[in-house]
Amino acid sequence: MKNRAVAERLREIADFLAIREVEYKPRAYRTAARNVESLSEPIEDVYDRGDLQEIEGVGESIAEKIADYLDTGEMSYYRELRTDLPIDIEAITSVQGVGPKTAKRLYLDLDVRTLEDLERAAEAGRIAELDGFGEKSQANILDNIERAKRGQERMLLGHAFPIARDVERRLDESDAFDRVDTVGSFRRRRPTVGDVDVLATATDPEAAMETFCTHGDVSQVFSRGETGASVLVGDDLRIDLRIVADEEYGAALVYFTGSKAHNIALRNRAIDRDWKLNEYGLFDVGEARREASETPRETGGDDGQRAGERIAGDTEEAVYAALDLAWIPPELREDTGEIDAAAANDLPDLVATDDVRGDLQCHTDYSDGSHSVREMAVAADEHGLEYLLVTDHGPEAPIPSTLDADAFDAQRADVEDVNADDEISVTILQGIETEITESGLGVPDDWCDRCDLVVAGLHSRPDEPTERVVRALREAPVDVLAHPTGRLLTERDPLDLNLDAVLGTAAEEGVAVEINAQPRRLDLDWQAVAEYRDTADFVVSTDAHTTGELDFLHLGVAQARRGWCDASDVLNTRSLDDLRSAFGD
Ligand code: DGT
Ligand code: CA
Ligand code: CA
Ligand code: ZN
Repeated sequence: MKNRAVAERLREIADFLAIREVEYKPRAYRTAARNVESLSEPIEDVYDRGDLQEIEGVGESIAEKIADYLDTGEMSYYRELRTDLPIDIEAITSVQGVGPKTAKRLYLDLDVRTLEDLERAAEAGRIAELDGFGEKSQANILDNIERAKRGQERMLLGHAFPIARDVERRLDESDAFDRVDTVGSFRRRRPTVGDVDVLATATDPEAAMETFCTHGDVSQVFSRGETGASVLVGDDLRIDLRIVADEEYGAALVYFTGSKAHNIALRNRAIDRDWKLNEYGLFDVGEARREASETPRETGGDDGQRAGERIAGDTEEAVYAALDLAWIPPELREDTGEIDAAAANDLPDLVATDDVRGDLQCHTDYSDGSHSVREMAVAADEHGLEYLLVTDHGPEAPIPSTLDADAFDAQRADVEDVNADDEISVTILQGIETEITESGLGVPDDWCDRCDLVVAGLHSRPDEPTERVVRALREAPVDVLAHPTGRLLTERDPLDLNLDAVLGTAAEEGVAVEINAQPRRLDLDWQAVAEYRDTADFVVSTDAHTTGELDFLHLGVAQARRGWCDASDVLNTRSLDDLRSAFGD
């Protein structure tokens, strides 16, 4: 599956074209990249069918470049551009605050070609000496390099998702494998993952290893043994496979799902019972020890790892049940109270993706989305949504394309048109994503009156974000606070917000707090969701900019689950009528 690799190349081309100050094309390449990345199938399959140009934003010229990449492993157009300007544009622009044009300057003035060059130049104080830079921007660059380097060690859950699913499907379809599950942080749905761990049983372990290690997407094999292997898939995702015995599968699922802290807490619970819990099973070692003190006893191999009488191990449920615990959903396994709750049979009935009836943030081609209102509606129908709020960017958002008054009216007409169409069952609502500005909101009051719901957020980084947000929530007709902390995972820290004040005000003012499902955001963070679940009303929204991105919903729901939310904590699990009354209209 090369979707991500292709998308990355297209983005690099966009950067190179932006450096050359080519008009329009950079945006076209970025749009194409976004649509390729949000495809629900491997781009190789689309290519094989001859359908590349069916992808939104992919015309003849970009299709040729994609074909070139899939045929040869590289885009010659990209190579040409890079020969002209031999810099690692992707790595350098991954540093927040360093755009394509800055990258070019740094190359011409300081010969910066790689992230390491950039770091050295900043450390040597040479960036501060450049015109238009200073000590402060140099210090920022250094901070952000650190973050970019750390970011390279972990992948966004949403980026790992299609790749991991593809591997899982492939192994599942192979005769050599029997059971296959993703485990580790991926199964727990942490916002970022260090690697993807896969657990399996195999009818033919040798063939299973061969299948896993020799697939075309595997770019490197780090290690390969009889029951385990570790490989690199694509450029940057490490996948660990472990094959275990059937009767040990449940114990291995528990162990390799983690988290480590959860495992330790479980193990201590076993020890309290004079038992032992490890990846092979749950064993009564008290018995073994008592017998061993009478007659010397064979404890088996594995340094006694399987010693004692096996109490449980074939299923997860059995392992938890033996420890007097209800089965714990993987998203909760962080040792933040889930074990006590499971012991008291008091685990929340977590919200599920299927519970969500509507999506309350998406963009169309009226602003920076790729698809029309109608196309988004058709896609929402395919996702079984009951309602979809379109929220294009209003004026004063610091992005290139926003709605003006005429576009706002034209979009209203589109919405009415789609809603009048019997072929489409989803109800489209017209909203707006408005900037929270110094004086309130970035849109005229009468727009807010005409919107079904008003979504407001910060896309800039003001010095006093708490005051600004709190004032807007108090004084302006906001319904949903979008991506509250403004964080971009692995790229940008959250705003320095007083969450007590912001979420407290939101609760007082009846403003719902968004859990944004975009892979880079997943904002509000799950820990804050858990902390404020009792005060705040949440919504989970995809913020889709393409039809494909409506798929992101489950990523946001997973974060709500990590925050212990049940369906009643998430307003868009309600029917449209109930949603309207929740928002007071
Ligand atoms: P990651 O990959 O950094 O996103 O996080 P995880 O949680 O997937 O960690 P990973 O891949 O190192 O290991 C997978 C699971 O294996 C982990 O969640 C718990 C288990 N595990 C690994 N090392 C240890 C350990 O030293 N002790 C215990 N109790 N469990 C461990
Ligand atoms: Ca892992
Ligand atoms: Ca691992
Ligand atoms: Zn936004």
